[in-house]
Amino acid sequence: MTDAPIERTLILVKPDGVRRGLSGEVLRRVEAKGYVLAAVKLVDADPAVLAQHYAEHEGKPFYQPLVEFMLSGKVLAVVAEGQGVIPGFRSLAGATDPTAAAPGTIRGDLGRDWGLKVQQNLVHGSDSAESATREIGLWFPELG
Ligand code: RTP
Ligand code: MG
Repeated sequence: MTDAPIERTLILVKPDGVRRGLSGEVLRRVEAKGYVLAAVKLVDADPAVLAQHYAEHEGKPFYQPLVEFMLSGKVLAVVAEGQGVIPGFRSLAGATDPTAAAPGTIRGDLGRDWGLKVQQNLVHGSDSAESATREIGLWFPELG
């Protein structure tokens, strides 16, 4: 019997999370759930990487403010692995809008409406296996 391939996801702690000192709390929750950290690095996002990362949102009203927000400070980029980690981390993160996100989730416990935009929702998590492969390649080309 062959083992299933290890499932990996891309997590980003966005500039609001890094600024507020919540990087460790996000990593703690990921590890406490039983996922394994495969790669972690603190970066200034590359505009070309961001353009590809958020290509699906190009042309939407929140696209440009989102890109500017992602360039406003350091981002912690993380590859986490484990069975079911892609939907599992989305579940840990909670709903996109921190005001709507359930208590117990990262966005529900730690995020709020800062009078700005939904964009300040602390974390990103890949939404499918295809997105995870694509996004890990974008943020961690050295792993390829
Ligand atoms: P993410 O990609 O960051 O994990 O979040 P998501 O799947 O829950 O949300 P998505 O629809 O992919 O949107 C990407 C990011 O864009 C910002 N956003 N702002 N109406 C708005 O102002 C708005 N909608 C989305 C958020 O930062 C969201 O995480
Ligand atoms: Mg998304």
